[in-house]
Amino acid sequence: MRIDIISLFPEFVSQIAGHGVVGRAQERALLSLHGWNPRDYAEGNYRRVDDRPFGGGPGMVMMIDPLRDCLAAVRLADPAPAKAIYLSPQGRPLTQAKVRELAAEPRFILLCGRYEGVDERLLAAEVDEEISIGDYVLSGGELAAAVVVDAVARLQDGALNDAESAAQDSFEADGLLDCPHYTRPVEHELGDVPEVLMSGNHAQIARWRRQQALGRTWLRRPDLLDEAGLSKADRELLEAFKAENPG
Ligand code: 9D3
Repeated sequence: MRIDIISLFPEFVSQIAGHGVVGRAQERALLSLHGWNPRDYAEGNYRRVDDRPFGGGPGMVMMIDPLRDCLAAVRLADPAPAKAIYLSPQGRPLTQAKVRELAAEPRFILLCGRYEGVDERLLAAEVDEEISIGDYVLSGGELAAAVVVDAVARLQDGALNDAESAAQDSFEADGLLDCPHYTRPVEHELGDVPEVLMSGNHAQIARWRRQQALGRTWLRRPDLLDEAGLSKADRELLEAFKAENPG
């Protein structure tokens, strides 16, 4: 898949994307990232990309034409049609469902804003979708773009190693929080590893982990449980957890 990133700091995103799963996906040619700077499409000695907001007020607004010409160049660079996505606090919150949807596209474009944002006319004419990564204030869209790239890259076939893929299969599918994890030593000043994990009884271990995942989701993210579609066995495991751990 190809992702084009339009940003006044394109190297910011490629830096983050050089490491870990995203770097590996690029090495394996599962992913190609291309950075584009609207300043390269701006006119005049000053190569202005922003101007003062009509109506007054603080901050600056990104101008239409440098972004529009930059977008045209991005589209020309590859014939495959590409959705243009604007990263913005006004966007729909990113979810794993949206990540899966994007991961299935052959190509898309991420537009990162700076300052107060982008002239609304450019958004109306050129942008297909707006995405936010959550209800907190960032200084620009670049970190949000890096989040989208990371989440999408790890879903490309062959991007994860076997252990990572197995972990993905068991937990990502059902929308529950993860169970707790332990490693050596068995006994420690900070506490002992739960007995069941050393029992060698794989069915019992799987049951315990499922119950922990359900219980922690109930305690920390009850909103996720409503969407999870629990089986009768799940509901029984959760009731037993509640009986032992009153809220
Ligand atoms: C403090 C500036 N705010 C005025 C009330 C508005 C504002 C403008 C631009 C707030 C943040 C930003 C820059 N943010 C992003 O570009 C952004 C973002 C975010 O801030 N939070 C969550 N997701 C995203 S995606 C892009």
